[in-house]
Amino acid sequence: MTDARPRPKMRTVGGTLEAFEQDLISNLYYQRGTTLESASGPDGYHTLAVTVRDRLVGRYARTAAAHYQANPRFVYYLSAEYLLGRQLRQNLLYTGTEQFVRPIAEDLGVSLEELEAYDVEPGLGNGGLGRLAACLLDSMATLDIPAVGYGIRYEFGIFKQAFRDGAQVERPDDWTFYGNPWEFPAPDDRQVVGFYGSTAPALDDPSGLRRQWTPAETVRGEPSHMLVPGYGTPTVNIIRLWQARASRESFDLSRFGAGQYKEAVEDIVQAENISKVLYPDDSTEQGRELRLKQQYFLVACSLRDIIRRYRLRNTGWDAFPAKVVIQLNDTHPVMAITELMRLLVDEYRLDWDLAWSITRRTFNYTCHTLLPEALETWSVELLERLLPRHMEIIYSINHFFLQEVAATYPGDLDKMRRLSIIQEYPEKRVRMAHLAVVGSTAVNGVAELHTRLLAETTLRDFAELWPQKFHNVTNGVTPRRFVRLANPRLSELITERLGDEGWLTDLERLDRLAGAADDPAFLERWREVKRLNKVDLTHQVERSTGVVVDPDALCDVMIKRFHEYKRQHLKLLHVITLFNRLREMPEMDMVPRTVLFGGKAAPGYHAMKLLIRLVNAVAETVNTDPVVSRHLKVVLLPDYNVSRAQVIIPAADLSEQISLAGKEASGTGNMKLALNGAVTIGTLDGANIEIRDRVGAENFFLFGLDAQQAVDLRRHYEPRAYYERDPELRAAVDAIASGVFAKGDRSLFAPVVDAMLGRDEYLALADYRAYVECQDAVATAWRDRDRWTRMSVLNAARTGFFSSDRTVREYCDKIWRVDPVRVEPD
Ligand code: Z15
Repeated sequence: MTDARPRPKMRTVGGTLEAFEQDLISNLYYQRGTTLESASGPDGYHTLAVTVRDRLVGRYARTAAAHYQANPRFVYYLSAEYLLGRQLRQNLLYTGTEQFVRPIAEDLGVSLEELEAYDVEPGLGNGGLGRLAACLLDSMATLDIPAVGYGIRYEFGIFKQAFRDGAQVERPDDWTFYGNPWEFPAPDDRQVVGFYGSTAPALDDPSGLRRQWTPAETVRGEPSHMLVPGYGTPTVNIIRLWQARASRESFDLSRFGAGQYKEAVEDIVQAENISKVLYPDDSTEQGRELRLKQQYFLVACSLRDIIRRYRLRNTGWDAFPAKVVIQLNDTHPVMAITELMRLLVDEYRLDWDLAWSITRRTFNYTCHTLLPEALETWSVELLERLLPRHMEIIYSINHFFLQEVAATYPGDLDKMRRLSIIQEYPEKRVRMAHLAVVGSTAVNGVAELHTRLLAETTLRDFAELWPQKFHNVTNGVTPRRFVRLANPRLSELITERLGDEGWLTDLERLDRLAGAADDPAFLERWREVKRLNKVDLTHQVERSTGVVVDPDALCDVMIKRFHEYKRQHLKLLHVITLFNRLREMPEMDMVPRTVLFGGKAAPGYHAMKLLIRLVNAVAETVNTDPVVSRHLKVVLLPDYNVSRAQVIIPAADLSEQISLAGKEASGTGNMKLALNGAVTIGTLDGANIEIRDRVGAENFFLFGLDAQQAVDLRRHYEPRAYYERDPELRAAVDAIASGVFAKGDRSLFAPVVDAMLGRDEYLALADYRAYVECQDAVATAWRDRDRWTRMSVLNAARTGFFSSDRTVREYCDKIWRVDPVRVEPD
């Protein structure tokens, strides 16, 4: 790093450029053990990462000190998944050091982009639920809320997706292979967790409610943490991730001595498998023993850590619920309720009623679904084996709960059966959502419709029993990552128009852009930003798929996990319809479109893996057709993840949110896309409804059945009738059946056709005609450039409500009742 050129003296919260440069050189030398002359790309990346990271450490230390001093109520967020996204750019932004890196990197002849290529995203989640957890942590830190996120440090995160002959192939995500500069191991805080074994009565307990568990197996949990900085504030919180390690006794010396090497390490392998890999199912459950072990491992380690932290400043148990609020992200960590009961009753010897009162006041539960297959249940047989004491505790909780029910509804056995934590038929299983509701103070859904449907259907009996327990907290997304970092061009334009960057922490200020929607010069600049973003995306599409797309075409995106209820197949029927129209009328004047899909299918979800093959097959056919490909391109971008989302979202013109009404709890991609000026085509589902209410019906393309109509139609539904009645639909389905997308092979995609004409579980055929007509209206609107841009601006201007800052404020007001703690500034 030479001083080749004079640079401006800059002093900001990030310190000075000179100090930053000094630290870089020193870290390169002492942390990486190398010099400027011989540094490799990874050396440069790691050095930059730790130099930026170190600027957050002082803030973290001051945050911890302020929290210690204030002894406030803490939010503990328990989640099996976190999708944090890449850290480098975020931390450059949050420390105010991005401005230093450019000139320094330039001097060294490297670009920030080159260095960023080494920044790996920790893929410790599947989809919306994991990304929501990351957005909420970002907002909690930004709002100075004392909070810790707890999760699992999976050695392998969500699989990497590639396509071979159009079919999804999965590769392991060895995300720490080159080391992870963002995390700090905290070996002193390790915990020990037990599994299996037996229980016996406690000697001095006449009630029989206190018992002693002797586990047959123990595993160590080793924590490391990553920093979670707030934006525009010195607060830095942490996320603590647990990794399973064999306890020291696991190594079998006698076997090793006898030459049985593999057997000697068997127990080690078994123990460390617990945090080996993320289960790649989003919204479906497999009921595997190892998965239950993961869940209990997370919960047991985290609760011990929470109690350790509580005891740093507090004594006795009375204040526990006043100092600790635990938010359960879906049912995955719900065993925490039974684990806290076990700790309080068996280990700390509180009596049952007091323990139960503390427990109920400590927990809250967020439900993220309405799909029956996503509601977790665990077989009693498995629980009795793996966690025998917890099963007993569940029986006791259920016993006392059902006494309460019986007192409220005397003689109503049916009600008891429906409310019970234990499902009896066809086999005995524990309903985790019921346990969550019974053991929590507050239960919330994630969008207005979702919360209403929860209370009317899935959790109806509970909502009737305890109406005051149920709340809605509509999801949100962080504008820092999904606008500022993902879309710097748009951010600059917004800041210029609004006068300052205040909108980044007060997103409803975007409404002041509404006036600009009538300013032709502003519309021109808005369009130009979108175009440049589309050029960037075009390059990425070409690099990863070889497909050349036109940045001036309407960019139509559907990015989300592949799932039947989300209806990627409905989108595909539309694409095939456009294909058929163009083949029939090659001269027709069709609006040029690029249809972009992104998303993974769970490896065991065969129907969706076949659909992925079909999307790729249709893409191949469309893109190589000399006539059709002039107007239409179809791309399934491989390995959709947070980093890819940050490139796609700023370039999108049209946001596809076409789930069957009543199935998508909220959706959060819908919010990210609208904030970046994409117009939504969607059903009245999840948060789409709230988006439409805000942007205005005239700036939203609505189609399809509503949730009630969908339920009604399902009762007497015949998909074939729709197929026979609608020639374009018939042509689209027939095209799939004919084998044109499979080199004449009629059998390959026959299961897709059979599913559509057989049961069509998610009513795609019923919504097809409305969808296609709505897409025709989209095309018409697109031709009027100013009309479209106006809609785009108004979508961004009116969706400030969907900031996760607002979501966190609502959690604070309605559920957590926590106050911010201010931290000494830099
Ligand atoms: C998941 O990503 C979601 C729900 C689940 O039950 C599971 Cl297991 C995973 C998603 C919802 O499908 C989506 O609608 C919602 O926006 C998101 O959680 C965050 O609440």
